[in-house]
Amino acid sequence: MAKVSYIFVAIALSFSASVLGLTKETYEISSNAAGYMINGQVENTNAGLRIPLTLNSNQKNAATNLYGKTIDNLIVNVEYETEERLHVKISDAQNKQPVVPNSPLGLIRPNITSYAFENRNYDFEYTAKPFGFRVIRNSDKTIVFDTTNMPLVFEDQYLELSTSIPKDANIYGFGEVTAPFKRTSNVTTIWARDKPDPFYGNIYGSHPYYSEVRDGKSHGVFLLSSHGMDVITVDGRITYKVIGGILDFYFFVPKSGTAGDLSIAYTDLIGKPMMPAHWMLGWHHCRYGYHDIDAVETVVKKYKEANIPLQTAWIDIDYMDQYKDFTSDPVNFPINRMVDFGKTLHEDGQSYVVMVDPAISANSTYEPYTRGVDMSVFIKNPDGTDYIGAVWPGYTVFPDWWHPNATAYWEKEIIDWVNLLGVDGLWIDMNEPSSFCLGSCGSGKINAGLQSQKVLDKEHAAQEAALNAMGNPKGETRNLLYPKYAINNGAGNLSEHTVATTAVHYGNVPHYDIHNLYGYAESYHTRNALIKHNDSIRPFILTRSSFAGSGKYAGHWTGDNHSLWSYLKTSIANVLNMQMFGITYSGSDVCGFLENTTEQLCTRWMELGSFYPFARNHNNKGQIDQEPYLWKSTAEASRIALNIRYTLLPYYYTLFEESNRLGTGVWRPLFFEYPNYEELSSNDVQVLLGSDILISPVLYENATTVDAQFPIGIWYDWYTHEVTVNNDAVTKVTLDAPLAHIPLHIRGGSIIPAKTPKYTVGETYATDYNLIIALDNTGSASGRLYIDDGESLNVASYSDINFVYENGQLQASGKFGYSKPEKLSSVTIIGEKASQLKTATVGNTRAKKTYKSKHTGNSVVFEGFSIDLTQTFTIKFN
Ligand SMILES: *[C@@H]1O[C@H](CO)[C@@H](O)[C@H](O)[C@H]1NC(C)=O
Ligand SMILES: *[C@@H]1O[C@H](CO)[C@@H](O)[C@H](O)[C@H]1NC(C)=O
Ligand SMILES: *[C@@H]1O[C@H](CO)[C@@H](O)[C@H](O)[C@H]1NC(C)=O
Ligand SMILES: *[C@@H]1O[C@H](CO)[C@@H](O)[C@H](O)[C@H]1NC(C)=O
Ligand SMILES: *[C@@H]1O[C@H](CO)[C@@H](O)[C@H](O)[C@H]1NC(C)=O
Ligand SMILES: *[C@@H]1O[C@H](CO)[C@@H](O)[C@H](O)[C@H]1NC(C)=O
Ligand SMILES: *[C@@H]1O[C@H](CO)[C@@H](O)[C@H](O)[C@H]1NC(C)=O
Ligand SMILES: *[C@@H]1O[C@H](CO)[C@@H](O)[C@H](O)[C@H]1NC(C)=O
Ligand SMILES: CC(=O)N[C@H]1CO[C@H](CO)[C@@H](O)[C@@H]1O
Repeated sequence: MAKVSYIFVAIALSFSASVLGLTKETYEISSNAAGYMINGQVENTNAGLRIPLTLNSNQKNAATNLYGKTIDNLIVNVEYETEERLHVKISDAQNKQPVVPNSPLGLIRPNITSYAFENRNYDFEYTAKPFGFRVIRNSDKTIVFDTTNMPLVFEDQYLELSTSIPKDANIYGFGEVTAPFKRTSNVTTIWARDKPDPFYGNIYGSHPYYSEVRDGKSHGVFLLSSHGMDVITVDGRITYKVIGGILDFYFFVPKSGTAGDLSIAYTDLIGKPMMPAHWMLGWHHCRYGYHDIDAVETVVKKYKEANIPLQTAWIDIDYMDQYKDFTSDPVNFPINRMVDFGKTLHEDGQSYVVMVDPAISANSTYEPYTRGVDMSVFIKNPDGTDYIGAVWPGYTVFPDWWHPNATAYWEKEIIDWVNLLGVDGLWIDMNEPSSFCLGSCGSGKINAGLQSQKVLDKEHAAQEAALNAMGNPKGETRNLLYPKYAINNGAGNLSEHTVATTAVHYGNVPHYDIHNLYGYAESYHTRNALIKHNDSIRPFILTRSSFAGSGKYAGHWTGDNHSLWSYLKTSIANVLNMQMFGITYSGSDVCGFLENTTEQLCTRWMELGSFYPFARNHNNKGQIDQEPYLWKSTAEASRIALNIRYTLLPYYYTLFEESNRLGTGVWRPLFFEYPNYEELSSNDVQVLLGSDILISPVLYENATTVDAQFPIGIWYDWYTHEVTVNNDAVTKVTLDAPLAHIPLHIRGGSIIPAKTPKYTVGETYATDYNLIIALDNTGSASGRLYIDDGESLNVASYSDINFVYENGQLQASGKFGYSKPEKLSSVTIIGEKASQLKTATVGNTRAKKTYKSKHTGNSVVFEGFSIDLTQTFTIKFN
């Protein structure tokens, strides 16, 4: 969704704010702070340790009350939660500081019945005066986190803690941010904000998580906090500056030290990524600015004529009646046409998604509003009246996801709408939450209808005065609007362009304390509503705002990016970050959202975007058209790349199943898979799909070659099956990449399950399976295939098949539980030795049959099998 109308204002604001906010002090630590010391007995508890602290105020020149009220007495609870996860919670002794609420967070704080007193892969050490601590990885005694000799500040509205890190440390994470994957000297501000992807600025999501790769081993650190913060990463140090709450840290120190096991450990805490249905892995198309339903139908038709696979047609807010949720424009998107469109899509095996925003038009004849008022379910002003901001439909109220009526309210609205329209999923936008004015600018203005941004902007001074006059929620003494430590919020003051920090959620909780959770909570409620609507299929939700753990409810697109080469490039880092944050179903707007694309940019973006875990072309209103069939080169590149994606659907699906079960990434940085090769540490221009497919896209205008890095081993060209490299060190190769070509390589040693690509995902899945076996230097390979019905929320039967190829023999074993007949019809073997193979013999004891091969240079194809994937089997190749 666009913010076209207010972009100019927002840019001006973010400029002045960064001048105001990012001072030299931002980067520095509070060296003069008093700090804390142990005061009394350190106790052994059933979980670990309990360490009482008191302010270390008797030293010379000890500063207190730096940006708030210093809290004198703290408790450090050290809990050995698992052998690989340590919980260190530093809280005020009186438990007055607001903490991340459990509801509706799901399972983020798991109940632990027995703690890991033995076999821990970490040690916790502390110093008494001043208090500081270290987390040490046991396997190699590496100090992974070290706050000693760094100030600890604990005030009601300012918490500061730093860790030493090595020089030029390999730090990844903190976000959501548009920046290079490896984080260098910078400030990452975490405060959910509706803003089209400025480099280094705070944007939609909140993920106070990072991982570090040191000496080939990964560890991770998560600060469970919903408060605004600046995270400063400078050479040798990371510093957290948080404007409220407590310091609730989790450390993840996997024994293996692999990035994969780190992902597992992190998502054990925050929750595993959702499992997409088959259809969700197809190609999606959307645009803000399709004038009417005819325009959308035409797009679907033209995709088909161009033979570019389209699985899902989306409709942006264009369809709504005056931008009101759960309505359709009676003239341009009449409801019967909207319904018929969905029916036709379904008849053609295609899928249908529309947008829903959280903000509800404040209109007294609009039922979603009146029903919500009756249920008292909207966020309130400090005086108890409804808080009214402004979004697309004009003045709007905002559902309070923490209200006990929120579930019933949202369920009814969502279920009625989804039932009526017959959509397959929902796209939830503007949930930072975004608001186009400051404060409760619509108080007293119900039924005022659409407002232009110009009018809202003109009233800014009055809005500010009204907000200031409104004051604090009852009993609140903090400075919620203008905390003394001003994080580097790109929008300026905290309440700009969102719900005011003094607005009140159920239980008298100010928005200040849970702002960063709003999109997460909406995802939670929307998912539950969709499951209530149909509890037999996997719900589809794409959310813009996210928090740690959102991946269990929704996928994510990286927001309103630009049709610029720099954004094509950075989309890789954006998606890799989301993989690390446990939101594996993610991707960027292909061909770019804001600004006009060009044929060449769109062609290159379709090539890369065809391989995003979530793959969708999306454009803004007012930009030139960018449907992939519009240009010859773009259409050709799209057909080629999407055919490969659809060929790889079983491979994607198997990766997603692993991600859903374990938490591993679908897209992976090269360095995470090959962490002993430091020269890969900054590579965010290539990506591994799983472990086995290396994607090396063109990211620069007019380039027709790619300077690619290849990890160790044999890598085969996807298209020719030739060996591109066979090395025992990282090798640089310049690859040819003419306009419609994206270089792809298969890792020697892998077995990749595949299908024959058809127009829709369903048709593709109806074809037999094929295997691509790419041999390593010993002539071996292995791989995995996961099969279920592709849509059930609770999977009744599945197969999980392991393939091993050794000494000329393919062995399939594992679990064969999926009841529907699935067949394997061809096997391609790639490798020097493969070309000598002539026959294939199937079976162990009986029903032997021999197949003739088809040679293609460095590979051989055996076709015509009809092997049931319902039991173990072997194929012997000679
Ligand atoms: C954890 O335990 C508490 C108290 O026993 C209980 O109320 C809560 O429901 C449990 N949570 C989970 C996720 O099991
Ligand atoms: C972040 O790093 C980039 C690249 O070094 C630099 O251009 C930018 O100014 C930095 N931003 C901040 C806020 O330090
Ligand atoms: C929930 O909604 C009902 C009306 O359906 C209302 O009577 C009740 O007060 C609401 N609950 C709260 C906590 O506001
Ligand atoms: C209020 O909603 C009704 C029904 O959806 C609509 O007809 C009317 O135009 C809206 N009024 C304003 C001022 O937006
Ligand atoms: C922030 O709010 C203060 C107090 O209302 C105001 O003086 C200041 O101009 C605002 N800053 C920005 C960048 O809007
Ligand atoms: C739920 O989805 C399944 C599979 O698409 C469908 O057969 C069933 O009718 C749906 N149930 C409802 C209540 O919509
Ligand atoms: C995009 O193209 C349209 C149509 O040619 C033009 O009116 C508009 O100014 C262009 N926008 C930008 C940002 O260049
Ligand atoms: C790409 O080529 C076009 C046409 O020759 C030229 O106008 C443009 O400046 C080139 N872009 C770059 C980044 O070199
Ligand atoms: C690299 C780039 O073009 N960044 C731009 C992204 O968009 C913001 C506005 O939203 C600009 O300020 C940045 O310059």
